[in-house]
Amino acid sequence: MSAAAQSVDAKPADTQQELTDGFHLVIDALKLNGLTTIYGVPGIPITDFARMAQASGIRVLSFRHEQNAGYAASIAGFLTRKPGICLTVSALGFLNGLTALAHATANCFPMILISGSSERELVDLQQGDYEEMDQLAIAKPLCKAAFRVLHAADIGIGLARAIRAAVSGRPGGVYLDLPAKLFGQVIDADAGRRSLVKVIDAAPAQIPAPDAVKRALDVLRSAKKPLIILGKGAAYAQADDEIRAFVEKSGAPFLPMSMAKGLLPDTHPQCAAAARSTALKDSDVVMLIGARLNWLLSHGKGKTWGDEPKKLIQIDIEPKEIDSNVEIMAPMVGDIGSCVSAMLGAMGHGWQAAPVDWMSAIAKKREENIGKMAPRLMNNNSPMDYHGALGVLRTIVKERPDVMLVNEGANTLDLARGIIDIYQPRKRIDVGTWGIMGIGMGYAIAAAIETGSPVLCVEGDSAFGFSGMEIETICRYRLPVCIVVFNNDGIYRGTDVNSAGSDPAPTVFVKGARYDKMIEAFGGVGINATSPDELKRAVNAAMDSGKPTLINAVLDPAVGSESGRIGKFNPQSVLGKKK
Ligand code: OXT
Ligand code: ADP
Ligand code: MG
Repeated sequence: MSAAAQSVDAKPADTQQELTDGFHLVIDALKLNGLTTIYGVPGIPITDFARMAQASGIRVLSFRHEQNAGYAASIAGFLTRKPGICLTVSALGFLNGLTALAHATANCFPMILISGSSERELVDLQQGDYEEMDQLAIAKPLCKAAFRVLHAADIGIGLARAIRAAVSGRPGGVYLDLPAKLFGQVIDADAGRRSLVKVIDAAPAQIPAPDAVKRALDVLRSAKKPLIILGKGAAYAQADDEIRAFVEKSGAPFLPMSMAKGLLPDTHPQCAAAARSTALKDSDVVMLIGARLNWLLSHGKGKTWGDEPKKLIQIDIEPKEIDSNVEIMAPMVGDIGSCVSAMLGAMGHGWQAAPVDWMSAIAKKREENIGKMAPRLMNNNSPMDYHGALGVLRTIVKERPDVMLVNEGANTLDLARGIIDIYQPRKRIDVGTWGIMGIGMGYAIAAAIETGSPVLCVEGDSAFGFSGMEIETICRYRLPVCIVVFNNDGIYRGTDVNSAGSDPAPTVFVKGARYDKMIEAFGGVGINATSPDELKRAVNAAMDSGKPTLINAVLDPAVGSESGRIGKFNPQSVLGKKK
């Protein structure tokens, strides 16, 4: 037992002593560090904690499933640069939240999963406590750091460690294990106050070495066909003005990864999003800013990257990221704000813009692709196809650039990413590094809470199903969220048939399902839209009213390709599909 806890026992019973306990210390520690929103699901042993946190002024968002609360916390971390807090009960509640903690770590989002847990003595002897589970051991391999607090006097330090671990260097998920008994531990209030830690400079600037800046600029200057790739690390960095100034000064085309769209508007003359293949294949110098050379960038090699050897420059806060897939000629390790500012400073006046022929090659391809797509976006087919439906959503986002766009699915994701232009930083949030379904409603809730902006969720019907029950949460908190379910009756499409029996094929759902009816059960607005015109009216009405709305967008079940644009990742049986 800690010294502070012992001192309480040492005092005579009749002296007036102000006391505090684990419940209050966790709340005070969170508030002291500006962490005033909790996403979670209450239950033993954290029900009272959730009530007390709410009573103390912390915003407590109570979900229907911990995974969704966890995804909310993870994206809150991305949007705010403060760790998003998820609160779960022990054992299965913890495991439900763990998916999101792993997701936060994989995506480099700062998040803290705080979970109640069973008593150490019983867990370690495996004596069958209520919801017994060695949570700390299970969490460790799936997060950046994991801590357990056993004494009330250590709560302040425990939370400080968790915060610093989550946001410093490469951000990630942190697990904080709080056994049930800790909450009730009583200590002297003054000692408790003194034990709290306000974390100073939690994510210190990491200034790049001057040599690294010079090397990077020398390589960039040598380019005949430069390309800048902006990743979600650049969006996270919140160095928006510096990034824009740097890209514009460089004169190079830029390619935004999905969640980096909007750092500079997709309509910017240097944007190469609509000329992606050409930009990747034909460039000679590529500068990565907060983007990893993972599967989303074909690991920096192969057909996508063309035959010419390329010189790569990479800015990342994580030294181990450099050379992870291919050689990086000019690594710049530091935080993006500092790195980009240093480069801007060192570029001086008269930086030579990218060669005109390169810029026109990109522009030509871009205009070609945009031109090809344009007529398809204007169709008013009923039932809808993706292009007709996305064409109207594209116009709505153009007219309302403040909207937070949440996007998941396969075709629904891949086509929306290309079609819906984004105009402001951190306005598009999606399936991220692992391409997971289920982020939808959690992200929507956190986006509404953290930004105050209206939220538009563009969801495949399968994708929506992973978190659909949270529409009750959206209605309960009256959040300005409009969900559009792209209903093509299934995963990728709704036309597969089972040739061997009467069960439905594995990828199809109930035909003609009415997702709009679901939200009506909770007092939200449900609309069935069968044409782009109807869809447009319904989304605009939802945006104007701010009322929770679910629009069942009826798509032709035959539209959609297997796995959207990543069908190549599907292994195929060489022996054929039937035995
Ligand atoms: O340059 P070229 O000529 O090549 O052209 C490119 C661009 O230049 C051009 N372009 C444009 N043209 C004109 N105008 C504009 N504005 C424009 N912008 C771009 O378009 C092309 C393509 O551009 P893009 O997309 O940038 O390029 P590309 O080559 O595709 O990019 C490569 C990638 C890898 C970067 C990109 O494809 C990407 O980011 N992909 C992410 C894919 C992803 O993460 N997918 C999700 C996972 S799929 C699968 O796993 C699913 N599951 C299984 C499952 C999952 N995921 N999770 C869990 C927990 N359980 C199970 C399931 C269940 S998806 C799924 C559900 C699917 O069903 P739904 O009903 O939900 O959805 P539907 O499919 O709609 O039915
Ligand atoms: P995308 O999926 O958009 O390509 P990734 O998630 O693969 O982006 O990459 C993000 C990268 O950004 C990670 O390698 C991470 O270390 C890095 N990063 C995150 N925040 C910062 C920051 N503030 N400064 C520098 N690098 C950062
Ligand atoms: Mg579908």
